[in-house]
Amino acid sequence: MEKCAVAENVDLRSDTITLPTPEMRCAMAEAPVGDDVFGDDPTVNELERLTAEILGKPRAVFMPSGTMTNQVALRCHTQPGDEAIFAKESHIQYYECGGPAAISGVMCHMIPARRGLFTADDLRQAIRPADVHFPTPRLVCIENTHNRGGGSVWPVGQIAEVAGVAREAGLRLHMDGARLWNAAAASQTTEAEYAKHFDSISVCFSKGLGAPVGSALVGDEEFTARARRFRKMFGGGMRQAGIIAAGALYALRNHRERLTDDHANARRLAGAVADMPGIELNVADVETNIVFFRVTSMTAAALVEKLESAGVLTLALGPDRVRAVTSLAVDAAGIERAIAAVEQVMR
Ligand code: TLP
Repeated sequence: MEKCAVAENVDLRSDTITLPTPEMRCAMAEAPVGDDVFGDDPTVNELERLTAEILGKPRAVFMPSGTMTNQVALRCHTQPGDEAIFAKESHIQYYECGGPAAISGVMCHMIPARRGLFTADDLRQAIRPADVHFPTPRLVCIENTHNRGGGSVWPVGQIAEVAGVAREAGLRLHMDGARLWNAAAASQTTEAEYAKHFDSISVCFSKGLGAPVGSALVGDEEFTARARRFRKMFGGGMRQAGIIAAGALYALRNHRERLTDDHANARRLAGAVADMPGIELNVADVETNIVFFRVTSMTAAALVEKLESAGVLTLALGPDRVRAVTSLAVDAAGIERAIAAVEQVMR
């Protein structure tokens, strides 16, 4: 059989690119299934039960994507004309096609942040008083880890302080925890310790955990019942979804502990490229599986193209910013190949 050229690349574009392992495929093939819109799919039900248990919340709702879980959460929490507060460059506002405006009629109030994190005081400054001129502040969203912040991890104490200010002002709290698993692994904080400060949490199975499809929205009985209706309205009510839920369930049971390998690979990559000419990177900023660096000697797009010719795939996520993400698709040898390629291009 002809060899696939793509398989030989070191793919650092995202942790969404992982392929299901043979064991995961086996679990998917053998999964008991039913019609999930009727609540009849035992594999989806087990995935929702285990996810809720890990996050210490009453219920979880399985959905096709992280974008859908976030947008359903916003729709559940808000009314048109309300305001949701985020760190600037948060995924919900930056990468979800204007969903908050289009689907929920929500104003996004972006507050300045450092690597995607803000403080209780930043939030206090951002909350405007009740006034006929202003949108109604309703929701605070925290992204943990923060993608464009460089995979930064929120300290749980800082979340508690931010949540305190939000609660005082009567605001609700949502966490985009697409990579909450990475945050928990890196900070040795349980997912439930993070989750207890939030009304809703979105988690993804198809990023670092390596499942092919799926996310879950987690919260209390009333919230998730509402979320289930919006999931149906948005076209996310799936039938024999146990086939894909089985991949997510396998990932949840077997791939959380290995996330620290991805973090070590990211640190190794960051440590090696930080000293190269034409690259700016603070190694201490690399806390999880995302490495962002600034390129000063050419455009980010030019570097990405040169790296691609050398068999290393990355993304230009700004005129001078390159992102490399580690995952179970890239082992330590792949990281060494990536380092050699960056070295060859930059020197
Ligand atoms: N992030 C993707 C791209 O959309 C940028 C990536 O390659 O990192 N929340 C966060 C924090 C995310 O990083 C992503 C995906 C999502 C939500 C959306 O998940 P999906 O792709 O399942 O809709």
